[in-house]
Amino acid sequence: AWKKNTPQEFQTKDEFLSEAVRHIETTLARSLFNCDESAAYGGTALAFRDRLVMEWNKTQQNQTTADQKRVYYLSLEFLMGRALDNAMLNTNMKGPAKDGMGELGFRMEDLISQERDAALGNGGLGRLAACFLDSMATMNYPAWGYALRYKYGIFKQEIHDGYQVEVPDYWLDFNPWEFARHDVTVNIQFYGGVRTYQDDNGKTHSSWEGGEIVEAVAFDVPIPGYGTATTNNMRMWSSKAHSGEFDFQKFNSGDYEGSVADTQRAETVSAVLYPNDNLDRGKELRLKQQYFWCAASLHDIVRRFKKTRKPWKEFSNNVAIQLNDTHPTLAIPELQRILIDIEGLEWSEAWEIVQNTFGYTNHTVMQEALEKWSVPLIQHLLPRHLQIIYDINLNFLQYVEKKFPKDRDMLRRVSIIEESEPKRVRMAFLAVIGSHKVNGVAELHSDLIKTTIFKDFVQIYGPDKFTNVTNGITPRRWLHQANPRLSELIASKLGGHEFLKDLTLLNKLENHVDDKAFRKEFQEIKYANKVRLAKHIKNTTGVSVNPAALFDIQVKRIHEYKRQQLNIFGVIHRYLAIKAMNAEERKKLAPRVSIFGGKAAPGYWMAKTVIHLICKVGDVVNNDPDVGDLLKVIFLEDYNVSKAEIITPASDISEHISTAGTEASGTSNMKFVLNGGLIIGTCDGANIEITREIGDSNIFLFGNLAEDVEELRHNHLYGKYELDDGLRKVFDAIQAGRFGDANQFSALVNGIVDHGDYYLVSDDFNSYCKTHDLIDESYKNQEEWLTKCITSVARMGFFSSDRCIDEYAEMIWNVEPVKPKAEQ
Ligand code: 26W
Repeated sequence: AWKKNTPQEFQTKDEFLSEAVRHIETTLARSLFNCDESAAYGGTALAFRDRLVMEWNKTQQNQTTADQKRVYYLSLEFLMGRALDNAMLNTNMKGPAKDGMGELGFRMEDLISQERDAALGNGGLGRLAACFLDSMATMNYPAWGYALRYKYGIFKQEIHDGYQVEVPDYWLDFNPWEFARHDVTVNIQFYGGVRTYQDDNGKTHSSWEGGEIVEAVAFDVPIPGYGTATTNNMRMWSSKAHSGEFDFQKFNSGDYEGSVADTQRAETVSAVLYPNDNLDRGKELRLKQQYFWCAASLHDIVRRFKKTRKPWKEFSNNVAIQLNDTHPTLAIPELQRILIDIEGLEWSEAWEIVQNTFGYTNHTVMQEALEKWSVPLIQHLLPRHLQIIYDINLNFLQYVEKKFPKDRDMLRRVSIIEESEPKRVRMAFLAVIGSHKVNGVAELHSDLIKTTIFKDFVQIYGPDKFTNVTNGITPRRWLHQANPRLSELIASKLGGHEFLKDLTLLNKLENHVDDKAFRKEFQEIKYANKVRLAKHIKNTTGVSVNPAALFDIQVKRIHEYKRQQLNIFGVIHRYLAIKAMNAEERKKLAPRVSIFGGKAAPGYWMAKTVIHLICKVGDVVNNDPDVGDLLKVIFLEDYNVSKAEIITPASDISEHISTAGTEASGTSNMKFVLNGGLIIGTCDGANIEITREIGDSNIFLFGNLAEDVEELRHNHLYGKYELDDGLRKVFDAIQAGRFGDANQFSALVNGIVDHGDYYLVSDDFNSYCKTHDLIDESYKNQEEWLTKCITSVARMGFFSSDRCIDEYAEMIWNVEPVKPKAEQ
């Protein structure tokens, strides 16, 4: 039920306008006569912020009184994107705001696009965390997100001459959505040493002493649920020099620069998001970030628990902490340290609390992404934590030894400490051992972790410790906000917007699949969305694309395992085919636009080479008069959340073509299908569940299966394979210099021809191209195509992040919603 007529709502445009104008004139100190789009955005945002703040305060109070178990979602990344449109839609007050600003001569879309993305994340993992916050608030779960307040989010990508250039993303200039809590601070300790001493009863204690202190300051962001008064909190920690640490000695003795340098060193901790996705580089500053944020968050959580005056054994009945991948794993030894060193609990009592509190989600099986911190580094930075990790390991190995006497190799394999040079701490093992549940993010992925990286742990703990929660996406942002016309069309057929809170209701759309008017409108909406993207392409790249062509889109981080190289080789293959056709044959071909977008990690040369190849192929193809509209190749600069909102609704086909077994889930696959696009994909990640839900006639699957990957890789290494013929021709064209200097692309080609083709591009190439031919055929029959799209949308109910959060709440967290006051 919608909260009606609460005093916090703007009932009319005038109510809204008076608030917005007041903010423009006072908070922003701007005169209405020179109010530009940025000021109008500011006034609108501040007016909405006031509404959120009122509900936010009430929610916090209400949740505290309810005294139920809370969830804390620890994630080093939150890819929130923009907040204004989301705030207007979730509070159902966009109408008055739009009309009000219209009166001042502004279009709401223009104001919305004034906002900078909050881009505190790399890709899938960070966006998932953002969708989860939306779902938890919408379903009234008492939940907090804990984040690191990077001064610089993921870099802005520019393309210069076909090369990626990284530009820093300083996003905090004007951020009306955060509230600095200068009174909520935590002192975070680094370095120093451990003192052991005996108390009067002869008991030994350890105490971490000395070193340096960096102060953590809280910044809070309200997270409004959709159609509910519940407004949760995301708390971000920012680092700052500890007041006692800013060296007044130096300052007064004239070493002004020296003292300022110290403060800058402290601020460095939360300065920048590491831009690597799926690659662990083991940098000290990154470890500092992780500890800084874990320690501040735990201190905050423990402080809140202590206010309830409950005994410690109640802790895990009051607190559930979810670890978003291994990045927050230090929270495990940190909670153990707080309980034994500071609160004086016995080891085993503390350890039980720790295990009952934490849950761990794994998001990748890529070896190079698994975090392993060097023992000397941890010893130096966190000496007491290293001792605790060793003690956890000792207890664990003793337990394993009892269960599997004689199996020495098992002990070596499962030890938290890898016996390498230097020794390293395997964070994923520590996370498994310190949690009560471990989950993967799609069925295949959850099965794979049980048979590969965590195989021994299934033996040790039994299979029930491991579970699956298939990812989901929030339909508020990814349907209602990104595709308002489709959302309204669906609402008109289903008799209201209930489906945005219960996405399974979409299944009722299947009753309308033959409804002529509905089909026409559905098709028109897709076309309009393509027109909008075509305009964006024209504005940003200068290339004109035909909106009637088939839009084929692959947008995601650039990574060899995601195989953008397979896609661009396929495009070259198509280009060569077009060149070889006569005019008659060309007439029969369905025009295509191949659209790419995504960032490469700054140090990932192969990924940057792929971007370069895409751009060079675009230069040639887009200017070849033989080709015309039949093929266009576009690289969209700076893919991010707000661009995804334009791109996702405009696809006919999107590509999710990772080597089978490598993509844990993928979530953009869900977004595209929910917006009436079809997908081409491998049997990987959530593509498998999508196929099960929408039916295998509505998806274009191709390629080898995960179970065959090992053998295929083996064949490559022992020469038992032949390079695919079509791919050979593509390589010939590249090597002949048809897309510029062939040397630029030699590593890319050699990786496949000479170095084992680890991602099996050659093995899947033929099946990939054939499937694209099938797509061409299928697209020619527009009626059949449309039926597939509509049917698929109707069957996507499963992929709401609301379903996901309910599963976590039930299987992992054991938490219940807290109804907002107005509804009680
Ligand atoms: C240590 C460097 C690092 C940074 C980020 C390693 C690993 C990561 C992430 C776990 C990578 C990531 O974003 N994984 C993605 O998580 C999504 C949400 O579950 C999945 O949908 C994607 O398949 C998975 O690649």
